[in-house]
Amino acid sequence: MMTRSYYAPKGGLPGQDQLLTDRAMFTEAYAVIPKGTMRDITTSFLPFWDRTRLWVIARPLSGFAETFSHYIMEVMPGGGSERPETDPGAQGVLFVVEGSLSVTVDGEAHEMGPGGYAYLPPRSGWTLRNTGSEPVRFHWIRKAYQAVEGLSQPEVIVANEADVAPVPMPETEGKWATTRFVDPSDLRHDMHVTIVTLESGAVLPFMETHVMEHGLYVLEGKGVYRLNQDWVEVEAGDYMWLRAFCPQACYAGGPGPFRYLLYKDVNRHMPLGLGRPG
Ligand code: UGY
Ligand code: MN
Repeated sequence: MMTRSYYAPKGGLPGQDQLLTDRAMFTEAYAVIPKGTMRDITTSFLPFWDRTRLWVIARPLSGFAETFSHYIMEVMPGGGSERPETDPGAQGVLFVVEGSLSVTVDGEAHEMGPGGYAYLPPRSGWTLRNTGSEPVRFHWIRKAYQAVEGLSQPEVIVANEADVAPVPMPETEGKWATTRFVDPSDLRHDMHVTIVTLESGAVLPFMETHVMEHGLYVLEGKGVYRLNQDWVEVEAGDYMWLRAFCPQACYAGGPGPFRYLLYKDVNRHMPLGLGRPG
């Protein structure tokens, strides 16, 4: 079986001898939040979570993410929450990068380790505990679920990347593949969180320009990403937010694979709200 590596930030604070030039950027079309920015002083806390801190790397904000928030959670042994989600309309995806935890939902406890993925629909009443002896670090992506009359809410999904075969992109001999945890034809879902794997030297072969917004966390390797009019070098631990329609392409830089966790909003009509009464 292939061994995957998943980058996980640890915090700390750099010494006073550091040079300050880094790749952090916040533009109208995209943001780059490099791994070096995830330090102790950039953490937050949440109500009803114990022995836990987090980095918020995306949130709904004018000129930034519109459809989702993205946290990197760090929960110490024994920590967790009996009331993790306080928004009844929020669905969530968890993706574990280090350590182990137990998620209980629908009366069933699921042990999750690195590569573990969970989809948690709104009001599912899930709880979470670090059952290991080391800190657990995981991504938590939240989106307000857009219900549609005639479509039911999706069920809970718990999986591990190791058990899901990546789907190769056409004409790439598998050098560009996507690991999907949700069937793309299941229109109950209004967000996809997938893992994109590009082998060394593979490319995203055109300037994708699409209505879907992206959050993109590099799990492994390095590459050069085209974001709007700029080429940016990125590596494991870096985060990018891409506004809807931000032109994007990339080269995988080797020597190993370039892999990232990708958020994308999908499968819903465009609200025609602007200028409309009521
Ligand atoms: O599906 C996607 O939009 C994907 N190919 N985009 C990306 O990896 N930046
Ligand atoms: Mn894209």
